[in-house]
Amino acid sequence: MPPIPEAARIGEPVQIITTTDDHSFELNHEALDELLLNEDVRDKKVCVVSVAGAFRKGKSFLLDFMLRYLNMQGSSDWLGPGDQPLSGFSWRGGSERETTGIWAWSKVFLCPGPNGEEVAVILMDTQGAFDSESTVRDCATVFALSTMTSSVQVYNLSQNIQEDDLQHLHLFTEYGRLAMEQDSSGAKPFQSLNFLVRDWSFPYEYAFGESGGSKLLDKKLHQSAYHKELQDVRHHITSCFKRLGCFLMPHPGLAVANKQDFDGRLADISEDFKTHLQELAPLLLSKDNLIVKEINGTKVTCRALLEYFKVRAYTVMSKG
Ligand SMILES: Nc1nc2c(ncn2[C@@H]2O[C@H](COP(=O)(O)OP(=O)(O)O)[C@@H](O)[C@H]2O)c(=O)[nH]1
Ligand SMILES: [Mg+2]
Repeated sequence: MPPIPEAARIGEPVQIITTTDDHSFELNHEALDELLLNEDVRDKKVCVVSVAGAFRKGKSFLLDFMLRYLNMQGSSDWLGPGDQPLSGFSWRGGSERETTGIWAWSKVFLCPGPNGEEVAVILMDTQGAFDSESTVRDCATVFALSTMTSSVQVYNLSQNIQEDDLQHLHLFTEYGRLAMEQDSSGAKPFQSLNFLVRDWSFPYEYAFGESGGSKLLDKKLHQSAYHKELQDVRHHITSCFKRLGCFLMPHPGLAVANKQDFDGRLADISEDFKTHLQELAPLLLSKDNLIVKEINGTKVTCRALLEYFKVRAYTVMSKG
Protein backbone atom coordinates (compact mmCIF):
# COMPACT_ATOMS: atom_id res chain seq x y z
CA MET A 1 0.00 0.00 0.00
CA PRO A 2 1.44 3.45 -0.86
CA PRO A 3 2.10 5.84 2.04
CA ILE A 4 -0.63 8.37 2.78
CA PRO A 5 0.27 11.79 1.25
CA GLU A 6 1.03 14.64 3.66
CA ALA A 7 -2.23 16.49 2.93
CA ALA A 8 -4.34 13.51 3.89
CA ARG A 9 -2.79 13.13 7.34
CA ILE A 10 -5.51 14.22 9.59
CA GLY A 11 -6.56 14.01 13.16
CA GLU A 12 -6.04 15.64 16.50
CA PRO A 13 -5.86 14.58 20.12
CA VAL A 14 -9.30 14.34 21.72
CA GLN A 15 -9.74 14.04 25.44
CA ILE A 16 -11.88 11.00 26.16
CA ILE A 17 -11.52 10.99 29.96
CA THR A 18 -11.20 14.18 31.97
CA THR A 19 -10.62 14.90 35.63
CA THR A 20 -12.59 17.59 37.30
CA ASP A 21 -11.39 19.98 40.01
CA ASP A 22 -12.86 17.81 42.76
CA HIS A 23 -10.83 14.79 41.52
CA SER A 24 -13.72 12.94 39.96
CA PHE A 25 -13.61 11.59 36.41
CA GLU A 26 -15.84 12.03 33.44
CA LEU A 27 -16.13 10.13 30.18
CA ASN A 28 -16.45 12.38 27.17
CA HIS A 29 -19.34 10.47 25.60
CA GLU A 30 -19.51 12.58 22.49
CA ALA A 31 -15.82 12.13 21.67
CA LEU A 32 -15.97 8.39 22.35
CA ASP A 33 -19.04 7.96 20.15
CA GLU A 34 -17.39 9.88 17.34
CA LEU A 35 -14.22 7.83 17.65
CA LEU A 36 -15.70 4.35 17.98
CA LEU A 37 -19.04 4.49 16.18
CA ASN A 38 -17.73 5.93 12.93
CA GLU A 39 -19.15 3.64 10.26
CA ASP A 40 -15.75 2.84 8.76
CA VAL A 41 -14.49 1.32 11.99
CA ARG A 42 -17.31 0.38 14.35
CA ASP A 43 -17.53 -3.24 13.25
CA LYS A 44 -13.79 -3.80 12.92
CA LYS A 45 -11.78 -5.59 15.56
CA VAL A 46 -9.86 -3.03 17.58
CA CYS A 47 -6.27 -2.76 18.82
CA VAL A 48 -5.67 -0.05 21.43
CA VAL A 49 -2.07 1.01 22.09
CA SER A 50 -1.76 3.14 25.20
CA VAL A 51 1.30 4.87 26.65
CA ALA A 52 1.24 5.52 30.39
CA GLY A 53 3.70 6.61 33.04
CA ALA A 54 5.00 9.66 34.82
CA PHE A 55 4.64 13.11 33.43
CA ARG A 56 7.35 14.74 31.24
CA LYS A 57 9.16 11.56 30.28
CA GLY A 58 8.59 11.68 26.54
CA LYS A 59 5.32 9.73 26.19
CA SER A 60 3.64 12.13 23.77
CA PHE A 61 6.90 12.55 21.85
CA LEU A 62 7.01 8.79 21.32
CA LEU A 63 3.34 8.62 20.34
CA ASP A 64 3.95 11.20 17.62
CA PHE A 65 6.46 8.83 16.06
CA MET A 66 3.92 6.03 16.28
CA LEU A 67 1.50 8.32 14.43
CA ARG A 68 4.09 8.77 11.74
CA TYR A 69 4.58 5.04 11.46
CA LEU A 70 0.82 4.50 11.10
CA ASN A 71 0.41 7.37 8.64
CA MET A 72 3.20 5.93 6.50
CA GLN A 73 1.77 2.40 6.88
CA GLY A 74 5.13 1.17 8.05
CA SER A 75 6.92 2.00 4.78
CA SER A 76 10.70 1.67 5.14
CA ASP A 77 11.28 5.45 5.19
CA TRP A 78 8.44 6.14 7.65
CA LEU A 79 10.68 8.29 9.87
CA GLY A 80 10.56 10.95 7.15
CA PRO A 81 12.85 13.87 6.25
CA GLY A 82 15.37 15.29 8.74
CA ASP A 83 13.95 18.80 8.88
CA GLN A 84 10.26 18.03 9.44
CA PRO A 85 8.96 19.24 12.83
CA LEU A 86 7.21 16.56 14.89
CA SER A 87 3.51 17.08 15.44
CA GLY A 88 0.57 15.22 16.90
CA PHE A 89 -0.15 14.71 20.58
CA SER A 90 1.07 17.76 22.41
CA TRP A 91 4.59 17.33 23.75
CA ARG A 92 6.71 20.11 25.10
CA GLY A 93 9.77 21.27 26.95
CA GLY A 94 9.60 23.13 30.22
CA SER A 95 8.21 21.81 33.45
CA GLU A 96 4.69 23.13 33.90
CA ARG A 97 2.08 20.60 34.98
CA GLU A 98 -0.57 19.32 32.68
CA THR A 99 -4.01 18.11 33.64
CA THR A 100 -4.68 14.47 34.30
CA GLY A 101 -6.71 12.46 31.83
CA ILE A 102 -6.70 10.26 28.74
CA TRP A 103 -6.49 11.37 25.13
CA ALA A 104 -7.01 9.42 21.93
CA TRP A 105 -5.94 10.29 18.41
CA SER A 106 -9.14 11.21 16.57
CA LYS A 107 -8.20 9.29 13.45
CA VAL A 108 -8.57 5.54 13.80
CA PHE A 109 -6.09 3.75 11.54
CA LEU A 110 -7.23 0.76 9.54
CA CYS A 111 -4.29 -1.63 9.28
CA PRO A 112 -3.89 -5.17 8.00
CA GLY A 113 -3.82 -7.48 11.02
CA PRO A 114 -2.04 -10.80 11.59
CA ASN A 115 -4.63 -12.96 9.81
CA GLY A 116 -5.29 -10.55 6.95
CA GLU A 117 -8.40 -9.07 8.54
CA GLU A 118 -8.35 -5.27 8.83
CA VAL A 119 -7.86 -4.03 12.38
CA ALA A 120 -8.79 -0.58 13.73
CA VAL A 121 -5.79 0.85 15.58
CA ILE A 122 -6.29 3.51 18.24
CA LEU A 123 -3.48 5.40 19.97
CA MET A 124 -4.03 6.60 23.53
CA ASP A 125 -1.98 9.08 25.53
CA THR A 126 -2.39 9.26 29.28
CA GLN A 127 -1.44 11.99 31.65
CA GLY A 128 -0.74 11.26 35.27
CA ALA A 129 1.47 13.35 37.48
CA PHE A 130 2.74 10.77 40.04
CA ASP A 131 4.14 13.69 41.95
CA SER A 132 1.90 14.56 44.84
CA GLU A 133 0.07 12.57 47.50
CA SER A 134 -3.29 14.09 46.69
CA THR A 135 -3.20 12.72 43.19
CA VAL A 136 -2.15 9.13 43.88
CA ARG A 137 -5.74 8.03 43.44
CA ASP A 138 -6.08 10.08 40.25
CA CYS A 139 -2.96 8.48 38.83
CA ALA A 140 -4.08 5.02 39.83
CA THR A 141 -7.44 5.60 38.19
CA VAL A 142 -5.96 6.91 34.95
CA PHE A 143 -3.46 4.09 34.79
CA ALA A 144 -6.11 1.47 35.58
CA LEU A 145 -8.39 2.85 32.88
CA SER A 146 -5.54 2.75 30.41
CA THR A 147 -4.75 -0.86 31.35
CA MET A 148 -8.37 -1.99 31.16
CA THR A 149 -9.16 -0.40 27.83
CA SER A 150 -5.95 -1.14 25.91
CA SER A 151 -4.64 -4.33 24.36
CA VAL A 152 -1.06 -3.06 24.30
CA GLN A 153 0.10 -0.94 27.21
CA VAL A 154 3.46 0.82 27.16
CA TYR A 155 4.71 1.64 30.65
CA ASN A 156 7.10 4.51 30.00
CA LEU A 157 9.93 4.78 32.55
CA SER A 158 12.97 6.94 32.93
CA GLN A 159 16.44 5.38 33.11
CA ASN A 160 15.67 2.05 34.74
CA ILE A 161 12.98 -0.24 36.19
CA GLN A 162 12.95 0.77 39.84
CA GLU A 163 11.28 -0.93 42.76
CA ASP A 164 8.73 1.85 43.12
CA ASP A 165 7.82 1.57 39.42
CA LEU A 166 6.85 -2.04 40.12
CA GLN A 167 4.96 -1.05 43.26
CA HIS A 168 3.02 1.61 41.36
CA LEU A 169 2.19 -0.92 38.69
CA HIS A 170 0.96 -3.33 41.36
CA LEU A 171 -1.31 -0.71 42.88
CA PHE A 172 -2.65 0.50 39.55
CA THR A 173 -3.37 -2.90 38.09
CA GLU A 174 -5.11 -3.95 41.31
CA TYR A 175 -7.47 -1.02 40.84
CA GLY A 176 -8.25 -2.24 37.36
CA ARG A 177 -8.57 -5.87 38.34
CA LEU A 178 -11.05 -5.10 41.11
CA ALA A 179 -13.25 -3.33 38.61
CA MET A 180 -13.35 -6.28 36.22
CA GLU A 181 -16.08 -8.84 36.25
CA GLN A 182 -14.99 -11.82 38.29
CA ASP A 183 -13.60 -14.36 35.92
CA SER A 184 -13.67 -17.80 37.49
CA SER A 185 -11.49 -19.35 34.78
CA GLY A 186 -8.40 -17.81 36.40
CA ALA A 187 -7.44 -16.26 33.05
CA LYS A 188 -5.12 -13.27 33.18
CA PRO A 189 -7.22 -10.10 32.98
CA PHE A 190 -4.90 -7.93 30.85
CA GLN A 191 -3.03 -8.44 27.61
CA SER A 192 0.37 -7.00 26.71
CA LEU A 193 2.49 -4.83 28.99
CA ASN A 194 5.68 -3.33 27.60
CA PHE A 195 8.13 -1.62 29.91
CA LEU A 196 9.86 1.11 27.92
CA VAL A 197 12.99 2.39 29.62
CA ARG A 198 14.03 5.81 28.28
CA ASP A 199 17.60 7.15 28.48
CA TRP A 200 19.01 3.69 29.21
CA SER A 201 22.70 4.26 29.89
CA PHE A 202 24.17 0.82 30.52
CA PRO A 203 24.12 -0.80 27.06
CA TYR A 204 27.31 -2.69 27.90
CA GLU A 205 25.35 -4.52 30.65
CA TYR A 206 22.05 -4.90 28.76
CA ALA A 207 21.98 -4.00 25.09
CA PHE A 208 19.53 -1.41 23.74
CA GLY A 209 16.32 -2.71 22.25
CA GLU A 210 14.23 -5.74 22.93
CA SER A 211 16.98 -8.25 23.51
CA GLY A 212 18.61 -6.37 26.40
CA GLY A 213 15.18 -5.31 27.64
CA SER A 214 13.86 -8.82 28.06
CA LYS A 215 17.00 -9.85 29.94
CA LEU A 216 16.73 -6.86 32.27
CA LEU A 217 13.04 -7.51 32.87
CA ASP A 218 13.68 -11.15 33.53
CA LYS A 219 16.24 -10.22 36.15
CA LYS A 220 13.95 -7.65 37.76
CA LEU A 221 10.98 -10.01 37.91
CA HIS A 222 12.49 -13.38 38.65
CA GLN A 223 15.55 -12.98 40.80
CA SER A 224 14.92 -15.36 43.67
CA ALA A 225 16.68 -13.48 46.47
CA TYR A 226 13.98 -10.84 46.81
CA HIS A 227 12.09 -10.23 50.04
CA LYS A 228 8.60 -11.82 50.36
CA GLU A 229 6.75 -8.52 49.97
CA LEU A 230 8.72 -7.74 46.81
CA GLN A 231 7.93 -11.21 45.51
CA ASP A 232 4.21 -10.60 45.97
CA VAL A 233 4.45 -7.47 43.82
CA ARG A 234 6.16 -9.51 41.12
CA HIS A 235 3.72 -12.36 41.36
CA HIS A 236 0.82 -9.95 41.02
CA ILE A 237 2.30 -8.33 37.90
CA THR A 238 3.05 -11.62 36.17
CA SER A 239 -0.41 -12.96 37.00
CA CYS A 240 -2.17 -9.89 35.54
CA PHE A 241 -0.68 -9.74 32.02
CA LYS A 242 -0.63 -12.37 29.30
CA ARG A 243 2.54 -10.91 27.81
CA LEU A 244 5.31 -8.91 29.42
CA GLY A 245 8.10 -7.26 27.47
CA CYS A 246 10.73 -4.61 27.90
CA PHE A 247 12.59 -2.33 25.51
CA LEU A 248 15.67 -0.24 26.36
CA MET A 249 15.76 3.08 24.55
CA PRO A 250 18.93 5.18 24.20
CA HIS A 251 19.05 8.88 25.11
CA PRO A 252 17.70 11.02 22.23
CA GLY A 253 20.49 13.60 22.48
CA LEU A 254 20.86 16.89 24.27
CA ALA A 255 18.79 18.94 21.82
CA VAL A 256 15.71 16.85 22.63
CA ALA A 257 16.19 17.11 26.35
CA ASN A 258 17.40 20.72 26.67
CA LYS A 259 17.15 22.84 23.54
CA GLN A 260 14.51 25.52 24.01
CA ASP A 261 13.34 25.82 20.40
CA PHE A 262 13.57 22.09 19.60
CA ASP A 263 10.67 21.26 17.27
CA GLY A 264 11.09 17.50 17.09
CA ARG A 265 13.02 17.40 13.81
CA LEU A 266 15.01 14.23 13.20
CA ALA A 267 18.18 16.19 12.43
CA ASP A 268 18.39 17.06 16.15
CA ILE A 269 17.83 13.50 17.39
CA SER A 270 20.64 11.03 18.07
CA GLU A 271 21.30 8.26 15.54
CA ASP A 272 21.02 5.63 18.26
CA PHE A 273 17.56 6.84 19.20
CA LYS A 274 16.37 6.83 15.58
CA THR A 275 17.75 3.35 14.99
CA HIS A 276 15.86 2.03 17.98
CA LEU A 277 12.67 3.88 17.08
CA GLN A 278 12.81 1.89 13.86
CA GLU A 279 12.98 -1.28 15.91
CA LEU A 280 10.33 -0.26 18.45
CA ALA A 281 7.51 1.01 16.23
CA PRO A 282 7.09 -2.24 14.26
CA LEU A 283 7.31 -4.29 17.47
CA LEU A 284 4.14 -2.57 18.61
CA LEU A 285 2.39 -1.77 15.34
CA SER A 286 3.44 -4.01 12.47
CA LYS A 287 0.96 -6.39 10.86
CA ASP A 288 2.16 -9.46 12.71
CA ASN A 289 2.41 -7.76 16.07
CA LEU A 290 -0.94 -5.98 16.35
CA ILE A 291 -2.88 -7.39 19.28
CA VAL A 292 -6.67 -7.25 19.13
CA LYS A 293 -8.37 -6.12 22.33
CA GLU A 294 -10.02 -8.96 24.23
CA ILE A 295 -12.69 -8.67 26.87
CA ASN A 296 -13.22 -11.82 28.92
CA GLY A 297 -11.26 -13.75 26.33
CA THR A 298 -13.27 -12.54 23.33
CA LYS A 299 -11.82 -10.32 20.62
CA VAL A 300 -13.88 -7.16 20.40
CA THR A 301 -14.88 -4.50 17.87
CA CYS A 302 -14.83 -0.72 18.32
CA ARG A 303 -18.53 -0.82 19.10
CA ALA A 304 -18.06 -3.38 21.88
CA LEU A 305 -15.14 -1.40 23.27
CA LEU A 306 -17.42 1.62 23.53
CA GLU A 307 -19.88 -0.35 25.65
CA TYR A 308 -17.02 -1.50 27.82
CA PHE A 309 -15.90 2.09 28.37
CA LYS A 310 -19.39 3.09 29.36
CA VAL A 311 -20.06 0.18 31.71
CA ARG A 312 -16.72 -1.00 33.12
CA ALA A 313 -14.58 2.11 32.98
CA TYR A 314 -17.36 3.84 34.78
CA THR A 315 -16.95 1.46 37.72
CA VAL A 316 -13.30 2.44 38.21
CA MET A 317 -14.01 6.11 37.84
CA SER A 318 -16.79 6.20 40.37
CA LYS A 319 -15.04 4.21 43.11
CA GLY A 320 -14.60 6.22 46.28
N1 LIG B 1 15.72 12.79 28.21
C1 LIG B 1 14.75 12.54 27.34
N2 LIG B 1 13.90 13.52 27.00
C2 LIG B 1 12.92 13.23 26.12
C3 LIG B 1 12.77 11.94 25.53
N3 LIG B 1 11.73 11.99 24.66
C4 LIG B 1 11.24 13.24 24.72
N4 LIG B 1 11.96 14.01 25.58
C5 LIG B 1 11.75 15.42 25.96
O1 LIG B 1 11.01 15.41 27.20
C6 LIG B 1 10.09 16.52 27.24
C7 LIG B 1 8.69 16.02 27.59
O2 LIG B 1 8.19 15.22 26.54
P1 LIG B 1 6.65 14.82 26.47
O3 LIG B 1 6.49 13.88 25.33
O4 LIG B 1 5.79 16.04 26.48
O5 LIG B 1 6.46 14.03 27.87
P2 LIG B 1 5.13 13.41 28.52
O6 LIG B 1 4.66 14.36 29.58
O7 LIG B 1 5.58 12.10 29.13
O8 LIG B 1 4.13 13.21 27.43
C8 LIG B 1 10.21 17.22 25.90
O9 LIG B 1 11.03 18.35 26.07
C9 LIG B 1 10.89 16.21 24.99
O10 LIG B 1 11.70 16.84 24.01
C10 LIG B 1 13.69 10.90 25.92
O11 LIG B 1 13.63 9.74 25.49
N5 LIG B 1 14.65 11.27 26.83
MG1 LIG C 1 2.27 14.11 27.21
